[in-house]
Amino acid sequence: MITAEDRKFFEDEGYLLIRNFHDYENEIEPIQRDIYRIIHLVARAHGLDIAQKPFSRENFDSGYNELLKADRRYAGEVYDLVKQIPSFLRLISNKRSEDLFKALRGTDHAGVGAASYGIRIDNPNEDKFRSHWHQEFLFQPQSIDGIVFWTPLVPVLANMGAVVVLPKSHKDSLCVYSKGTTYAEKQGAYQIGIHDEEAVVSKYEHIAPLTEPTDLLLMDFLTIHGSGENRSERSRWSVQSRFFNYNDPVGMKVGWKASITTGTQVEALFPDNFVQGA
Ligand SMILES: O=C(O)CCC(=O)C(=O)O
Repeated sequence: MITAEDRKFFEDEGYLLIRNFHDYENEIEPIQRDIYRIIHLVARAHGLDIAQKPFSRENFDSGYNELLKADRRYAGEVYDLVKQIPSFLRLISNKRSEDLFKALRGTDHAGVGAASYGIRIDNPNEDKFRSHWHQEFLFQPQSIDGIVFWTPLVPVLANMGAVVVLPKSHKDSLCVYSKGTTYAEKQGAYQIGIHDEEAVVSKYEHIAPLTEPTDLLLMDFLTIHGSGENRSERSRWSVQSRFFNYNDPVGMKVGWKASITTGTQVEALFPDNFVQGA
């Protein structure tokens, strides 16, 4: 399932890119086909006459841009609907992924955090919804040794804002966070950012691997990462899910909490890693 070398790389670097982990025809294309149909249905529901090209792997999101232009909320509906696609739910909880997680963490008991999964649609130049620098564990406190599983549904080119990963940052444990400073204009838990963010992220190398549908990017729950900037003409569609280890003592201590949605929850759960903003 995984070589000792890969496992060591993951442990040392805090991330691992596995090329061609998923099968395009059986695992990726069924998701794309349902996305294509959902775009059509959302347009129909709003009485929009959009010109969708015939389905192909390359243009499974045909018509989405028209929806986005017509009304941002229609694109939001697509975003909410696509995470209910059965083949997407099969992909994120497939046995090979579960076994991979168990092998990497040396555990026999894996979970998928409630509300820890979805399909991101990073639209060109929509910086407001970019995911800023963070470690997953702060927002998904299910186990400190959890792993993010990330797979694109489109080929990610350099100008599409690939996820930026800070190798080895997981070695420095959970950062100190503050609320209402750099990200004061954001909502709920998104107002929380790494305290003294610039100084912290500048300590590490930044890498942004370019990936293809079927590739799998794994990130340790303590690895600092964030969205790049999509300056292309195409939305960057990607699948995220997160596995956690039920046996982890830290997860047990914090009660394997579901996704955190407010700053107050973070403050209550991690008082030693939280300082008040200015
Ligand atoms: O896809 C992205 O831009 C960011 C993904 C991310 O931060 C995550 O899945 O935790």
